[in-house]
Order: sequence, then structure tokens, then C-alpha cells
Amino acid sequence: MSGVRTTCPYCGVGCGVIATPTGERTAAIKGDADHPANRGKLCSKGTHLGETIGLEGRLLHPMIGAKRASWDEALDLIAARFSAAIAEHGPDSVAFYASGQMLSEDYYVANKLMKGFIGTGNIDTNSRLCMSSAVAAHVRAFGEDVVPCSYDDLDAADLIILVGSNTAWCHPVIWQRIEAARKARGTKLVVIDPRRTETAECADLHLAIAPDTDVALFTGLLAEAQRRWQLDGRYLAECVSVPAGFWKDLPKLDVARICDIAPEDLRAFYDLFVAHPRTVTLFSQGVNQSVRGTDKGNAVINLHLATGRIGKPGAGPFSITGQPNAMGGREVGGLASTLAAHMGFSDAERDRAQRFWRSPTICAGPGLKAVDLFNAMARGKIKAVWIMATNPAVSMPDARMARVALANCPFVVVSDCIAETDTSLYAQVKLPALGWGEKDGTVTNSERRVSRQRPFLAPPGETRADWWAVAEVGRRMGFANGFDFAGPASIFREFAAQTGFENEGSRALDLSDKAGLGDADYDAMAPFQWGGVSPFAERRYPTSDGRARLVPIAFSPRDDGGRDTRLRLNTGRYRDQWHTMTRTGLSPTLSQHRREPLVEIHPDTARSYGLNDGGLARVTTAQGNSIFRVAITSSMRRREVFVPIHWTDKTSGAGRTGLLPGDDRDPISGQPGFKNTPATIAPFKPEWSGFLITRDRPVAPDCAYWTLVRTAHGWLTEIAGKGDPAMLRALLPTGERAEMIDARRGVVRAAVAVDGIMHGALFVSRIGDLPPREWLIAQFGATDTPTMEMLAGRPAKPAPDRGPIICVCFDVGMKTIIAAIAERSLMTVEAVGAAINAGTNCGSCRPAIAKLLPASKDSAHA
Ligand SMILES: Nc1nc2c(c(=O)[nH]1)N[C@H]1C(S)=C(S)[C@@H](COP(=O)(O)OP(=O)(O)OC[C@H]3O[C@@H](n4cnc5c(=O)[nH]c(N)nc54)[C@H](O)[C@@H]3O)O[C@H]1N2
Ligand SMILES: Nc1nc2c(c(=O)[nH]1)N[C@H]1C(S)=C(S)[C@@H](COP(=O)(O)OP(=O)(O)OC[C@H]3O[C@@H](n4cnc5c(=O)[nH]c(N)nc54)[C@H](O)[C@@H]3O)O[C@H]1N2
Ligand code: SF4
Ligand SMILES: [Mo]
Repeated sequence: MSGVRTTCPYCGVGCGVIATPTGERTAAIKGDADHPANRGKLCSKGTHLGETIGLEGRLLHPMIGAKRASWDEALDLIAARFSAAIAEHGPDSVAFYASGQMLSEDYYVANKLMKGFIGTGNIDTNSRLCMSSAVAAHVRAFGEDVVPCSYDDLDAADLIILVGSNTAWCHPVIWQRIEAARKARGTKLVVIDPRRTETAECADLHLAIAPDTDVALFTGLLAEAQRRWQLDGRYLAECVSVPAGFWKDLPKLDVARICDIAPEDLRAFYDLFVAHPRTVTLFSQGVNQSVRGTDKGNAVINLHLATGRIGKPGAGPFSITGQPNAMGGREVGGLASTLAAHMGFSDAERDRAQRFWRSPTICAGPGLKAVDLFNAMARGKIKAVWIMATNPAVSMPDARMARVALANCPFVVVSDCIAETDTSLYAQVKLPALGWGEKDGTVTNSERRVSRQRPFLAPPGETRADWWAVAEVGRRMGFANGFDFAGPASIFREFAAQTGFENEGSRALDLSDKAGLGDADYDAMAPFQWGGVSPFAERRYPTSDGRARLVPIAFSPRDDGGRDTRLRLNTGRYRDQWHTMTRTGLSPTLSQHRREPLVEIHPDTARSYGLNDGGLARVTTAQGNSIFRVAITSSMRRREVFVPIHWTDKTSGAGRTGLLPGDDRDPISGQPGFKNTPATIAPFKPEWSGFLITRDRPVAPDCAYWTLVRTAHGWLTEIAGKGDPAMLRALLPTGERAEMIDARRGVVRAAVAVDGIMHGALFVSRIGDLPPREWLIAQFGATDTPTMEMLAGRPAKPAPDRGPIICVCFDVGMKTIIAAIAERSLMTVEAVGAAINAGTNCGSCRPAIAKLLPASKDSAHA
């Protein structure tokens, strides 16, 4: 097979990928130079997709309980249990919990079944945890969930403000585009994030504001814009409806104090804004995942509307999506708070949807939002739930409660590609879904661009498309007519037709020109953007009077971050891992960047809590506690800690972030405030610590702390605990074993080889003298490493220590880069690339390399 054009399954940048199969389950991956989203570029995650398409851990056939079942048995059972629950307790007793990682076709069929045929609004999605505040802000300001910008605007802007976005890690190809624009045109960059991320490190100005003080910052900027004659009176008069008293009620705030930033920095921000009318404000989870998320979004949008910085090249508020199809899910109506195709729940809209679907019923109104849905489940109100393409036992706030909810639901169906997830443990029925490279349909990216995901691998085992399973259940529930789709093309045509049905220009989402597409045209469909490059360029908004709205935002005591003296817990992402690691966790290359979940903390705060760099600490909140490796860094504000979301029960004994956040949420969007939870921290002092390297995946060790990641030739398990460390030898595989035990110092070292090839190695110590991991890991790919060298943990003739891997594409360590910079007086990231290749492939590590250069603010700490 030659190269197949498809779309990356990770973030909402939506990069075009060309996948060329090189074997049954292997493929060469490269960026699609013709795709407008990425023009050939890919980040580290996209570049290494080929390492994640094997069959390891896949669910290959349906399961009922612990037993393999046929599709017929499983689908009949689901239809029967959902029908019985509806008959006995009504349609609101059942629910779907879907995901921005489903294709639009899957999503469309699920939404149609729930809202139009079962007749309840109870379908929500993990986008509730991700995009719902931005959706609510768009609807309040524009009348419809429309993103006003395109990536082209990043090329044309003179000032880019990133709010609550670690773009360099989470949207790396957008980041590369921003960097290119800065180089070409001198675009100014401001980053607003309590942490000094690698994104912030590269900015012209970084405002490390106190958590959740964005409303004050943007309200202050709006007032400043008014004071300095920056308001666009004509735009306001012609295109915006301004509520009475809006300007009079703008609170007068001491912004620098509230945000806890230097007044000169605040002034510099204001001056940059005044000097650069072409401003794009790009925002993501630091805005959305907040109890003030919707107001934060509207504070940003208000500013752009009032200054007329919208609907023009290089200007606008730009909410970027997280998941590959977060936007598509919003389009079809996958959120409990929209009906379908950007329609709400008015009588007219419900009637219109019912006539279009020719359905027996239609839901009466919105359904339960994710957190409310799980709370209802915990109270026994939900009798059957179907979870697709998401892992809520990990990703919901207060994940322990989410598990209680799942355990309390009499019938749980889980559709996933992976056999065992933390969520599927609670499933009565497991359905094997097609994964990336197998599934076939469309996704919509951050700039409203619809692209095809095309299959290039044969479906393994009995895996089937999610839409097919939902349609089959719909048919078996007696809804034969609505669900006889021949394939994704026919679903797409129906969805496209629905977007245009009785639309007459009232909704910007209108794909009806695609409703007559033939199957072959659908297969060949090139990426296209609905709404055009700039949906509001014509200065008309999809509201009843065609005007946008300024939204008054009441300032609340919760916006005043400065006065709070408790420790705040912030959570987020690592550059090379994706969510619960079911896919990126399979890639040895991607697993090198961060091998353990770290709790990052400021040096002063670490000192006052008695924490040591590299030691362990227990983070406790009202919901639960978890143990993490301590990383002391001045990139954190004082009294704030940051932990990653990626580790699960499958990959960690205690490093579980999901247990910590509470379910406090934005009152309008229902999105949880994942980024700001009161917490405490204390040192965790194990009696011993160490690590285990194995060729095969080890059983979970029985000790207080363990975390597991992939290596090039197997697995690395970090361990720490109490009791006799010698018992850990039971974790080693069988083979020729060499051991060294020093009971007095509490040292255990063991290595197991089979026919000269390493199969296991264990290093434990009570006094912390552990050898570096990298050389030992590499020995698992070598033959006949002398036993003495293994037990010593280093070669007889030592190779230089490369330090932690920075560039995963060329396998270059931090110490190698620092040495090259010093020896060859390198001054730029390009010079480092030319000298030692680092940073010259996917480019994801370029911000990290920049940090090591002599000009960097941070290089002294490196
Ligand atoms: N590598 C990688 N990339 C991903 C993902 C992944 O798992 N891994 N997931 C994808 C998904 S689904 C999503 S939603 C996106 C998320 O992309 P981002 O939103 O960029 O990622 P996060 O790390 O969740 O959070 C962004 C930043 O918000 C900051 N923040 C916290 N509180 C506040 C605050 O009160 N105000 C401000 N201004 N900032 C604050 C945090 O310190 C953090 O640096 O990433 C997508 N891309
Ligand atoms: N504390 C904290 N919690 C958070 C966040 C945070 O920043 N902090 N971020 C939130 C956000 S923004 C998000 S998006 C969520 C993400 O959280 P989740 O959605 O729970 O995370 P994933 O690991 O992406 O789960 C996707 C699952 O779907 C499976 N899958 C992949 N493709 C398919 C498919 O085509 N069909 C089916 N049926 N299954 C498939 C994968 O194997 C995996 O098990 O986490 C949220 N939770
Ligand atoms: S930026 Fe990276 S993860 Fe996001 S779509 Fe592009 S290649 Fe995939
Ligand atoms: Mo997300």
C-alpha cells in the first residue's frame, strides 16, 4: 500500500499525516506537506505514532463479564438492559458518556440515538472537562459556538497573548507556527500562566499571575483600553450590543495586587496591547478548567469585541481545542447542553430536530453534565451507562468518587481499544473499538477544519467502529429506520444535511453543500474549513439581531487570588504523553522525556515543607492523596504545586493525580476547576528506594510507591517502600541470577540473564546510592554484558553520562547539549541543531534547548 493521507489522533491542531504501512502492524509516518493545518510538520507525539500501533494490550473481542462473547450476544444484552431500564425508570435513567476522541460519525449516531430516539439529553462527553467553558462563552458572546479565528491569524498578528496554554508542549505545531511568525515579523508574545513553562520561557513577557485571577487581569485591561482611547466606538455601535451600565459597572481593581505581579510588568502588558491592534489571544485549559471558566472566556472576548480586534486578519479571541475531535463533538451535539448541529432546546429547535430525524420522540431539554451525571450515578439514579473512548475512572475530578459511581451503576458498557483500563474494570460489557489507523471518518480541528481520518491497517480481531456498535444497539432497541447506515459516508451526508436543515443563515455551522457527496468523493475529501477563514469578517453574528454581546462579569471574591494562603494544586500535561497513556505509553521514545510523575514546587516552599529534590512527597487534598517525585524549580510560584495527569492504576501505585481535584465547577458550563485545588504536601520517607528493569511487563509491586514506563527493550519500574527489600527479588523473572546483598547498608542488587541476554535487574538501597538508569536500560538491548558490570550498574570503562534525554528524536541528553554549548560557544537553538542534530526533527524540544543557552534566564539553574 502506498501512503495514506490521514489526521493525527492526538491534539486539536489536527495535523495531516501520511502513513505508509511497512508491515502488518507497522507504518512509516510523516507530516502531510499539503495539509493546511501543519504544512508537513509534526511534533514528537505525531512523529512517533508508528511506535503505538502494535497490538499490545488491545481488546480484540467483546466481553461480557470475564467471558469472551460474540458481538450478537453483547449487542443484544446492551439493547435489552437499556430498554429495560427505560421501561422501568424512564429515559433519564440511562446515559452515554462520550469523548472528543470519537470521530464525528461515531458521535453523530450516538447523539441521534440518545436525544432523538431514546429521548433524553443524557449524552455528555469528556469535552465537558475540556472545552465546555469556551463553548458557553462563545454562545453568550456570539449566539453560537463559533471560533472566530484561524491559524492564518497567527501569521498576521503583531501581538499574541497565550492565556493558560502551554502551547509549546500541548499544541506544538501551533507553537512552531508562532515561533516562525516571531522570527519573520517580530510578533510580540505574552504568556499568562502561573507557571514559567517552556512556553513562558520563550515569551517577550511572562505574567506569572496568581491562580484564577485572569478575570481581574482582563477586566483591568478592558478598563485601561477605555482610559487610553482604545475602544472601537464604531464597531461597538454597529456590531455589538452593550448592556446598560456595562461601562459604569466595570470594577476598579488593583490588578497588580490581585494578580500578584509586578506593576511594571502589568504596565508593560498594557503598553504592548495598546501598541499592537493586531492581537490574537489564544487560550486553553488555564481559562476553561476553572470555576470561573466561562467568565474568563468572556473577559477575553469582551476585550476583543470592545476594541474591534475580531473578524480581521491577525485579530481575535482564539480558544484552541484539546482533543482531535473536540470541535466535531461540539458540532454534532455531543454535549448534554446542545441538541444537535449547534441548536439549543427551544420548542422550535426540538421540533426541527425531530422532523429531520423522523424520530419517535425528542428529549425535553438538556441532559446531565459530566460531573452531575457521575453524581447521579453514585446515587443510583442511572441504571445503564455506555462509556466510549474515555477513561473517567482516571480523568474525572475526584476520581475515587467517579469509581464509586461506576460501581453503583447496575449496567456499565465500555467501548475502548484497550482491554484493561481503570474504567473497564467496572464494565459488565466491553466492546472492542477500532483504533487510529483502522477507523474511518472525519474530525474537526481548532480552526473548524474538517479532515478525514482514513484507515491504513486491517481491523484486528473482532474490532468494529463505534458508530456501528451504537447503530446496532439502536436497531435492536426497535429503531430500525434511523440506524441503517451503510458506512461513515452515509452518516456524514446525513449530518451535513442536518446542519443545513431549515438553517437559512441562522447558524454559521452549515455543511449542507457536502450533503450530496458520493462515497468516492467522501473518501477523497480534502480538508475544508466551515465558516471560512474568518466567520465574523462580515460583521454579523448569529444572534437574533445580528450583534455580538458584551457580557457583564461580576467580580467575585474568588477572583482575588492574592489573599489566599493555602497551597494550591495545579494539574496538567507533559510534552510527550497523552492523557492516560494508553497509546503514547506504548512508545519507548516518548516515554523517555519524563519517566516519573513529578510534583513541581518552588525552592522556598519546598524548604518550608522539608522536601528534598529527587525525594518523594505526599500531596493531600480533601478528596484523596498521592505520592510523587519532588522536582524543586523556580519556575513555580511559591505555595503552588503542579502534577501531571497521565499515570493511572495500570502505571502507578500512588502517583494518581485524578484522586486529588474536587468537583467544584463553573456554574454556567459545568466544567471542573482542575487547576486550582487547596492542598497540603509532606515528605514521604520510604525505608528504601530503587528500581526494577525488566524485559516483560512486570506484575504490580506491592510497595508504597511505584511507577511504570516503557523503555527501548522493556519496562522501568521505580519503587520505594518499607520492610525487607530482599523480598523484592520475587519480582525478577527466572534465569541465571547474579546477586549482591549488603544487609547492613540495605543494598540489594540482582541481575537475571537468559542465554546471555538481560531479562531483569533490580537495584534497591536504604541510603539512596542508586546507579543511573540509562546505561542499565541499554544493556537489555545488548548481549553478554558482564555480570560484574551489571551489578556495579556501570561499564568497566564508563561512557559519559548524557543526562536526561531532551531530544527524543535523536536521543540527545541534557549534559551532551550543555557540553556542546560550552565547548563550541553555541548561541542559538539552530547552532545547537547544526552541531549535534538536537531539535532538528520534530522541533518539540526546541524550547527546552533554548533554556540551556547562555542567553536564557534559566540557564544558571540547568
Ligand atoms: N503533550 C500533550 N498534548 C496535549 C494533551 C496531552 O495529554 N499531552 N492533551 C490535549 C488536550 S485534551 C488538551 S485539553 C490540551 C490542553 O492544553 P493546555 O491547556 O496548554 O495544557 P494544560 O497543561 O492542561 O494547562 C495549560 C496551562 O494552564 C496553566 N494554568 C493553571 N491555572 C491557571 C490560571 O488560573 N490562569 C492561567 N492563565 N493559566 C493557568 C497551567 O499552569 C498550565 O501550564 O492539550 C492537548 N494536547
Ligand atoms: N486533574 C485533571 N484532570 C483532567 C484534566 C486536567 O487537566 N487535570 N484534563 C481533562 C481533559 S481536558 C481531558 S480531554 C480528559 C482526558 O481524559 P480521558 O478521555 O479519560 O483520557 P484518554 O486517555 O484520552 O482516554 C481515551 C480512551 O479512549 C480509548 N480510545 C482511543 N481511541 C478510541 C476510539 O476510537 N474508540 C474507542 N471506543 N476508544 C478509543 C483510549 O484507549 C483511552 O482508553 O481529562 C480531563 N481530566
Ligand atoms: S501538534 Fe503534534 S499531537 Fe498535535 S496534531 Fe500535530 S502532530 Fe499531532
Ligand atoms: Mo482536553
